[in-house]
Amino acid sequence: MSAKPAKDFDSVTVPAPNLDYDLAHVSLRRPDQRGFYEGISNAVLWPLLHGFEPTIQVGEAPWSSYVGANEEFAETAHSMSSSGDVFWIQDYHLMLVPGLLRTKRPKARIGWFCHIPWPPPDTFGILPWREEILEGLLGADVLGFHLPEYAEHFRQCVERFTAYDVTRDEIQYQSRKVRTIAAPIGIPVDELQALAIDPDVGREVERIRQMMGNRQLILGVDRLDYTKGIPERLAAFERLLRKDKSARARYALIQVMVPSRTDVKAYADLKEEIDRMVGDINGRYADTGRVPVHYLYRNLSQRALFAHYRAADVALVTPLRDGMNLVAHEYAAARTDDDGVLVLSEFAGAAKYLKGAVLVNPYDVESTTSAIHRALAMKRSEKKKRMRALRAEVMRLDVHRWADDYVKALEGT
Ligand code: GDG
Repeated sequence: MSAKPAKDFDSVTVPAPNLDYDLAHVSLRRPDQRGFYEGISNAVLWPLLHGFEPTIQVGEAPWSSYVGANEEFAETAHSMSSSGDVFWIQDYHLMLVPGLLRTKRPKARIGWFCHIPWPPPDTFGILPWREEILEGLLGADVLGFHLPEYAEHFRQCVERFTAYDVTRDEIQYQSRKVRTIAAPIGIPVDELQALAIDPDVGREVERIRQMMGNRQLILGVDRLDYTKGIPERLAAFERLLRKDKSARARYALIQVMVPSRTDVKAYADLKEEIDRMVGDINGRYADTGRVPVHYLYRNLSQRALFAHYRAADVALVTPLRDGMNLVAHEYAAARTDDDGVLVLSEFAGAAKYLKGAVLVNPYDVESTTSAIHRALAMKRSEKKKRMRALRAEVMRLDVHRWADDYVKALEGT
């Protein structure tokens, strides 16, 4: 699609001009909007499905807003569709929509995809609405997850909390079979590689390198989120500066952090913690004219982002838990020169696929520091070998392939 729907980051005009598909506006009352998005999706489901404590009391959470919003989405999808259409619902915000749509269109082919992890039954079972959620999802024909282990956890939840029969990768739900599949997402590789070698990006790479002096560059790019392991990463970099006196003259960390969910207290608290850590590190290790941590708290243009990927000797992608993590894919796509090292958390879904990365346990600060050190000192031949393996895998996981395969799986039902 050649469409350019977003006017600004995070906003879209409806109806949108120049689109070759239709966008519908789903109207929610303001209290429902907050309850659905912040109260349930961001404060309960997001942390819990990542295996973290919910950030509000689960029993007090505004579940009726989540139900109401899902009903609105299902009704809008129904009213815009006709009987032969295929539905593909995205993510944990809309887990009741498959079941709601099924009652309106009993013969429709319905898919749902989970962009984040799915936890084992002991964690998922904390939710007071666990049966309702599972019933909602089982309205679909195909349920997709990034990893086989997330799909396995989902089937274990169905076994534990419902009476339906579960076989190797299917659930017998009333008269229908519901398939669970591992469908790892990717990125639009060709488009992003073309961006990476754009001459404007090349000029920006030179500018970044010059500005940073002769230091080797380490890059972190994340939405501000407690799942992304940013304080742990800063602690590992601080340790590198503390242990090696020459490090401050040789290395710099650029941390791009995109504002997110600024209305949720846990996010505001995390922002304060990160601000303080960056201030402490820079206060302690900066010299006049040379700062160790360059901290960009804003959204960069994609062009600028790709210039940073190409300028970085090492990318640090160290989430505490992540469904997949596309920054890891993008870094490899940007490195058409086969240079650069990806240091990747073993708790990112991407670690199960991207074999050329240096894997770390982000909770283990000391070993993360060693991994950064190893990446910075890696021989050209090893870097090249690893980056080639990474890039081959990122190409295999292309997002267009992901979408085609998913739709084929749905059409085959
Ligand atoms: C969820 C799951 C799963 C970041 N900074 C800038 C910017 N970004 C873009 C990156 C990347 C995207 O944001 C982040 O994607 P991730 O996959 O890393 O993480 P989530 O947003 O948490 O996404 C995740 C994903 O869904 C897909 O299924 O991989 O596990 O949590 O594309 O490029 N983009 C621009 N400027 C920035 O400063 N333009």
